[in-house]
Amino acid sequence: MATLLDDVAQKVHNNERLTRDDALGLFEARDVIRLGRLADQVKRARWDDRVHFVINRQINPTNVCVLSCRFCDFATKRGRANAYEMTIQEILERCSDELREVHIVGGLHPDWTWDYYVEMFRAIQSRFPQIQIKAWTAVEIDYFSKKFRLSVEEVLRRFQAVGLAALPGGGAEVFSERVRKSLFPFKIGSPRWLEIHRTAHRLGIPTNATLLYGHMETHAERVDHMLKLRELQEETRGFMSFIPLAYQPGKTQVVARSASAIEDLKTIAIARIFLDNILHIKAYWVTMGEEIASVALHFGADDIDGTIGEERIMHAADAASPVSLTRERLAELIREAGCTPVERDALYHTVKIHDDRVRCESTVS
Ligand code: V47
Repeated sequence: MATLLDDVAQKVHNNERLTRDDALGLFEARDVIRLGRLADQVKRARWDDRVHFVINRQINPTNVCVLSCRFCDFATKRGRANAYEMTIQEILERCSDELREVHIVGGLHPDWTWDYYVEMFRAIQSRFPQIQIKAWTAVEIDYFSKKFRLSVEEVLRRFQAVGLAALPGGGAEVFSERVRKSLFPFKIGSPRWLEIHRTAHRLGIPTNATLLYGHMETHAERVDHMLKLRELQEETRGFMSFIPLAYQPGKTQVVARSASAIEDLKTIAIARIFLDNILHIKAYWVTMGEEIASVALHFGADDIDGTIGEERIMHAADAASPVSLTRERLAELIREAGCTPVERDALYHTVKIHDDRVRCESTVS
C-alpha cells in the first residue's frame, strides 16, 4: 500500500502542489531521512548545490517596547536596568564598509519621533551607500502608522524614499487566534500582517516571512500559517524567503525547552515542499544552532542568513549559538555540508560564488 511519503514523492516528481492534508501528514512521517531527501530534491532542482548567505549586521535600536508579549524575553520598559536606546551615532558605529545588509528591528518605543526613524535611515544611507536596509516588521509598520497617523502605504513610501529595500519577516509569530490570545494578545493578527506585506509588495518592496514554532502551536497551525503565506504569494510574488524560527524559551516559562532537531528539520523540509512559490527557505543558524542549520542544508534550505554581528532578540532568551559568525566560518559551514557558498545581497542578487573546494590540510610530521 502506498504511504503518504510515496504520494508526496509522486507529487514532487510531477511538480504537483501539496495539499494542507499532505503537509499535515508529513509532520507525522517516521522516515525523516526520506522526507529530507524529497525536500533536498526540490531544493536542488531550483538551486543545485548553492546555498546563500549575506554579510550583514543586525541592529536592534532599542528593547524598550509598549507591548509586553508573554513569549518575548527581549522587550522591556524604560527605566529598567536592562533597557537600552541607541543613538544614531551608535547605530552608525555598528555599520561598516563591507556590509551588504543591515537588518533593523526593535521594540515599539513609546516616545521616538518620526524624524528620528527617518534620520536613522538617512544617516546610514549617506555614510554607507552600499548597504541595503531591511527593516521594520509589520508590527512596527502598523505601530508607526497609528502613532504618526499615516496610512501603511504612506509609512512604507516615506521609508522607501530614504532607503528601505525590504521588510524582514518578523512579527508573524504563528497565524492562529488561539495562540495570539494567549501569547501576544495586543500584537496585530494575521489579517493585518498580511495586509501590510501585500501593501509592501504592491509598492515594490520585497519581504520575508517567518513562523515562530516550538511553543504552544499545533502542527495544523503551522501548516495553516504556511498556507496563508502561499496564498498571498500566489497573488503578489513579493516574498523572498521563509524563515522558521525555533522558539528559544529563555526565562518566559512558555515551554521548558526548544523544539527538537527532528522538529526543526521536518519544519524546514515541509516548508520547502509545501511553499512551492517561495524561492528561498532559510535555516536560521541563530535559533537552530550551527550544527542543525548545516544539516538543514540537506533538508531543503538554500539560505543560512548571514554574519549578523550582534543578535539580541534570541540571545535575550539565552540562545546557545554565537552572536556572530565570520564570512569564512559561514562559507566553511556551507562547504562542509557539501554545498557551494553564494554570497548575496539583501535582495538575493549574487555578490560572489565561493566555489573553491574544501582545503584538506594534512599535518603529517
Ligand atoms: O517576530 C522573538 C521572534 C522575530 C523569540 O526576515 C523569537 O530575514 C525565537 O523576524 N525565540 C524577529 N524567536 C526576528 C525575525 C527574523 C530573524 C531572522 C531573519 C529574518 C529575516 C527575520 O523573532 C519575532 C519573533 O517571532 N522571536 N522572541 C524567541 N525567544
